[in-house]
Amino acid sequence: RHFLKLASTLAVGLVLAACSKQEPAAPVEAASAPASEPAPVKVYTVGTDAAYAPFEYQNEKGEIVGFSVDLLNAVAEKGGFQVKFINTPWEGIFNALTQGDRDLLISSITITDERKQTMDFSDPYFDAIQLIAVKADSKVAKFEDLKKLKVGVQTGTTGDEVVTKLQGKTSTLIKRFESTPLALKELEAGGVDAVVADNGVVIHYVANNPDAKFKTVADTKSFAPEQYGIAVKKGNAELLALINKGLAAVKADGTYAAIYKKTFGTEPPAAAAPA
Ligand code: LYS
Repeated sequence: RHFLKLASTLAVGLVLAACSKQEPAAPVEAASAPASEPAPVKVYTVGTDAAYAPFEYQNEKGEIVGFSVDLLNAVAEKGGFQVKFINTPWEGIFNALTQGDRDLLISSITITDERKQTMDFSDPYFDAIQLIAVKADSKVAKFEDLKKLKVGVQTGTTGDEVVTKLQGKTSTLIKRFESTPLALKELEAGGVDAVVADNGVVIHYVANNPDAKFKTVADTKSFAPEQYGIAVKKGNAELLALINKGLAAVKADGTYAAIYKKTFGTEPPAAAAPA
């Protein structure tokens, strides 16, 4: 009898542990534990716009998965904290951070001087650059060729910024979408002549949608190199330090390279994971 009771208690404990691993408790801090137990691990809410494969997206089960998820989970483990991912639309994502609705953001966010004024960024974790997507029979050969063409971008991204700069603020040829896949769908439908977006996402989309008959046009002379960072609320030095500590650890021990390889099928370029 005693044994049975113990066994069932254990089983319940295991089930609870398994559940809490899948879906970390919502409160920021777990209920106060007996004084002898170690301090409860903090659970931070993470905003991500899960429409950006292979970085952050939803699988068939609706779970948020991808490179950023694997990376942040590993970073959190090394940094000694827990994370709970919340799908957050790109257009409201920076506000969610400033308002305190999210503790941090990982969403393929390029570190820019402008953004640095309103939020703090971790050390960079990924190198990116803009890439042009066009139909396979397009004559577009360089960025400049888009000057008088209809171009699709994701609103408020660095892709939006470069195209706005090329065509001018008053251009009526820029079509802005709430996600990059929507912009690419519009290219497929013929509503725009090109899409400018982050290389990783464009390459992934083109490879996975052969029927769209797209090709990519790289123009490294026209686009500045970009780096992704994890964002925290301006002044949240405590969380930023944990994140940077975790990032350094996953870069140093090969975890970063393993996640990179799992996602992209190749070793990371030497510069992508500086120790
Ligand atoms: N890296 C680009 C930027 O920060 C695109 C991010 C889009 C994420 N869904 O603007």
